[in-house]
Amino acid sequence: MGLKERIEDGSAVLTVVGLGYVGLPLAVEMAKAGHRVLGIDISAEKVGLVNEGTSYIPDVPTDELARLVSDGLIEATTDFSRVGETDAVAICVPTPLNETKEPDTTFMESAAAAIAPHLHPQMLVTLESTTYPGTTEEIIQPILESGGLKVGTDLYLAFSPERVDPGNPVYQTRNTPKVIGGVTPACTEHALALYGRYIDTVVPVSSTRAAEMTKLLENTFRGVNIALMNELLMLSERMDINLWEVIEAAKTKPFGYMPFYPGPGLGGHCIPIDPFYLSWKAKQYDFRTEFIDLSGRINENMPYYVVQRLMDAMNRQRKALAGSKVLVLGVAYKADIDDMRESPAIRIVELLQDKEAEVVYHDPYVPRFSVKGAEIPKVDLTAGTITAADVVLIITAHKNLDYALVAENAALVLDTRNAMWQFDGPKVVRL
Ligand code: SAJ
Repeated sequence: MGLKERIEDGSAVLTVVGLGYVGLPLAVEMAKAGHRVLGIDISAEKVGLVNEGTSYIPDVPTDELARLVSDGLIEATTDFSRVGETDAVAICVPTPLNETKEPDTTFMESAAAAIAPHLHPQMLVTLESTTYPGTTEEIIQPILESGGLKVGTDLYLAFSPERVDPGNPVYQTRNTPKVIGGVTPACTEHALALYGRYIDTVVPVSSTRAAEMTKLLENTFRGVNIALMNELLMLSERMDINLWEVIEAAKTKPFGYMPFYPGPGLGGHCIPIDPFYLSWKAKQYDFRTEFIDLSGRINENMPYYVVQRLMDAMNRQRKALAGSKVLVLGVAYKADIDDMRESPAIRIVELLQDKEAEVVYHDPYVPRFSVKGAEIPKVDLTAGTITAADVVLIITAHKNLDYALVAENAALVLDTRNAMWQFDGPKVVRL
């Protein structure tokens, strides 16, 4: 029976390489559609947790994972050779930047190299990791074909960008439309058939490069627009205009406008990183992506701007930052989640410590937090800890924080998220 038939009758056995915030939810959706799924990860700890039915991804309920594992639909292993037992592989590994802000494709390359020797004819491989246009065909395809199989006849290869928004209460893996572009029409067809088994909406595009570019467009759009808000924030402050109020007013326009907000900088595994995958590749075409480069400079400057505004606010109270106690409120990279990756709080605390401030933090989602290898003391949010601080610096506006308590007890607040919009007064300074 051919691959297409095995996909359509649910007998196709599927592999997910990389059991992180993308791969584990994907494996669960595949299994919920009735497919047996083999999860492969280099982390024996993750493999162990999956095999005991314990989820370490907030978007994957442990009881759901445990049921699928006990039903024999999900199994995890560190043994890449076992991919040969399966019919299709989704590669969901990280695509970070290196120290010089260039794409680090080593995770994708090593995943492809690890499965290549074990691929057999009539398998489908899809790459989900966010990357620059050309990666699938220039890097992954040669590795997969190194064993003699040919993409388009023996093997099917496609790119389908992950669109996971950690903690999103509305959109999860199943109900987020999935863009799919294959190396050949047959590759696209097989990928559409497979993803269509467990994702509500599949969106074919003409090539892997179009699919790769789709994801970068989505996130570059966000990064550039956030940078625009950050630039307008700095201008508005000089013009004594409350940009937060202006954004709320602009939002009343029912068409042709989409709100973004200024902030202390960009965190996360996508927005601060993805645009630089595109600007890096553009250079090979003698093209300078000026919008992206400028937006990067503006966004990267925001932690420095926050510290400058903090010193200005303290100066108005005749206080020096050096020797003062700063209570940092919210350190995760965005509200209501526990993820610290690339959080602007890291850079901001580094800068505060460089200026000899004493920093403590409170974040209900983040149990511990280190900067340059040193743990930052965590405090509860109480009248005592607030009054003990010379200033409260709100970096991440978790909904469950008690902003009224802060307003009652803080000597000074610098609010980088307009979280305290209800509490006007000289003590509350908005970024
Ligand atoms: N941020 C701002 N101002 C904004 C929006 C975000 O400063 O107006 C900051 C956040 O605080 C955070 C960073 O930017 O530090 C990124 O925030 P994000 O809302 O873009 O959240 P992410 O990084 O989780 O982005 C994910 C992305 N999902 C995928 O890449 C699959 C992105 O495409 C989603 O649009 C985004 O979630 C979302 O909409 O929540």
